[in-house]
Amino acid sequence: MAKLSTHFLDLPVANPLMNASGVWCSVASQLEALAESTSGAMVTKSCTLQPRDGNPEPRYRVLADAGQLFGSINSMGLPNEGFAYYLHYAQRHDHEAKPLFMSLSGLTLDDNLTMIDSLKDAVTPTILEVNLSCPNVPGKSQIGYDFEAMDTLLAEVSSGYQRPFGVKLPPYFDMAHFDEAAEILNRYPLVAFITCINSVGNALMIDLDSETTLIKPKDGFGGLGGDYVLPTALANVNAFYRRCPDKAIIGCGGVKSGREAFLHILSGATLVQLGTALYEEGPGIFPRVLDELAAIMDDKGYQTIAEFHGKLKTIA
Ligand code: IRO
Repeated sequence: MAKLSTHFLDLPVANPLMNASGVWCSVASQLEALAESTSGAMVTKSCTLQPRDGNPEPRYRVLADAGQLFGSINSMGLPNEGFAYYLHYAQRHDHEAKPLFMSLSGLTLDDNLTMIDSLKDAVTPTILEVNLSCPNVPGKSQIGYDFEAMDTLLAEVSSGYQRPFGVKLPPYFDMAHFDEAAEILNRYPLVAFITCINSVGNALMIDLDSETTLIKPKDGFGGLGGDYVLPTALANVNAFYRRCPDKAIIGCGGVKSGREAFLHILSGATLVQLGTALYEEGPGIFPRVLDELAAIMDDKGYQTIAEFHGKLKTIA
């Protein structure tokens, strides 16, 4: 039987699966359910310095009808319980049993630096991820699409935190943007990992019968997830895996079975996140996807993840 255990930044993890930030991780009961699940790691909902209610509902919709692509659109607007709540959870989490990532998404650079200072002072083994790609706060553009702001933020976080951390990136769609983003990230050795991708921002889903948008905020515009984004996610994982050889990559986007998890790892992901599919299926999805991944590895004769991690072939 295939062995699913692996390592992330020298930490042993039981398997490569975890939740995508935002899914099943906003309140303690959900975090506890993730801790009890068979996921290899877990991450908290992106948080701000103060709690936020987020955008008006409906703000998340799934598309799951037979014959349709499986996917979701959301414009949650960063609803969260506030930094102190997630730090409190992190302080009582059993980090040896399962690595915990904390996702920060401050509304300003100063807010991010304040939260990062507190996290540093709290001396917990929590792994910091800075979200550079929330697409849904009205009036705020994504830092990941403003390379100058991204460079400034990485410089400030590196000098403030002085420990390894990661960033959650939006999807890029142009080779020049992969090159430029990677070049900036490679200036910062403390950026130890890159999570690709956040939802594909500002998509529009429409109900044919009612001729109405599926969600209410921002005139129906929201972040796209699920089957629609798998090829974009794989491209971003592989683009940064090739360009940032000293950093780990966490893959996110379009994973609903062992097949997509295998493709993310083949493209270079060390860990693989479940978003829309976890939202719909709940934490019971982890044992299913793990069994499917192990079955694919068995079929192919791979005994360990290292045997195919990043080994994507191209056509000569
Ligand atoms: O609307 C959200 O809360 C949200 C966030 I912070 C994000 O990073 N990605 C997303 O799709 N939604």
